[in-house]
Amino acid sequence: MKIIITIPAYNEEETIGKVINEIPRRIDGIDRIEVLVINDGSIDNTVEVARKAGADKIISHKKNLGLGISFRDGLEEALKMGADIIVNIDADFQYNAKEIPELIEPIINGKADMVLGDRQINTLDHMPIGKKLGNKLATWVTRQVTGLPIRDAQTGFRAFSREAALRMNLTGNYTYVQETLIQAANKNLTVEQIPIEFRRREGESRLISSLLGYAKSAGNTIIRSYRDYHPFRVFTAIGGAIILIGLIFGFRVLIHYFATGMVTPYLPSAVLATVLIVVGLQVIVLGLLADTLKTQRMLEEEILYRLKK
Ligand SMILES: Nc1nc2c(ncn2[C@@H]2O[C@H](COP(=O)(O)OP(=O)(O)O)[C@@H](O)[C@H]2O)c(=O)[nH]1
Ligand SMILES: [Mg+2]
Repeated sequence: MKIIITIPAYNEEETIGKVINEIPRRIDGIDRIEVLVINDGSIDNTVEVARKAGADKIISHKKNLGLGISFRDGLEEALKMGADIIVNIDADFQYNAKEIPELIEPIINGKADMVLGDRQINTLDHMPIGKKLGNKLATWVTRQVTGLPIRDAQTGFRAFSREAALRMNLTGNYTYVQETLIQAANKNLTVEQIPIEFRRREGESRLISSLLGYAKSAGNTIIRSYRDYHPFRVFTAIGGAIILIGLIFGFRVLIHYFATGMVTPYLPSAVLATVLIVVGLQVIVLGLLADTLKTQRMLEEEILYRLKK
């Protein structure tokens, strides 16, 4: 059994060495543990520090492409390296790598395909209140979208079975955290969660400069990914809402019509209602088309899975 530890890093020379040094190099039942660093165009000494600390492999982007892309490249490379289990840990020393054995245990025991390290946000004194609320909101949204009882969707400390990694087809550039969970839910993978330690960050967040910016980018990925897996639901909701507005306008015209036998002075409302209802119906028909695309996508994902396997 082989574990690959992936570490996405962007200008983390201060901490990446400590992270690598903390990784246990022997775990019961595991034959090989290798460290893979994904350097996302760092302009500091991240690469040299990681190499000195004992990283087995470092892949580098020529420029900064984003955490989502880096994570995706890491998964792909780890699969190529023959990983049976992939553990992701951040390069900022906020997670405790000594907890890796507990993190992978549910996968080794065959109980889970994916394990999340739950940072237990509520108990953290060092996380600012704004970030706590943002985390809770994003976790809540992810819970609604996945139907899974997730406690911390934004954690960067997580483990994937080879099977789970093969099933991921990620598209988000900015972050992977929610998208991996949405895909796990839709591919019926089993997600386990264990409580973990989460330290104070030394230095600034590389990922989140503003909570609003984060909400925009992460929200975008969540919405797109939900749409891709439940297109008919999304299109019927939009079409239904448009029809409903049309009916409200139309209702007023009808009442007047039955009372007086005339549409005037409500002709504009009558036209608007008709247009809205027709457009709403068209949106629902588009949903049928999108649903066909989803079937197509599922077939394509199956092909990709078999190709990667
Ligand atoms: N590859 C890559 N990694 C990034 C980028 N931004 C942040 N990271 C890494 O992603 C991890 C989490 O970022 P961090 O700044 O700690 O985010 P926070 O803990 O959510 O505030 C760290 O290992 C960072 O080095 C990026 O643009 N590209
Ligand atoms: Mg961090």
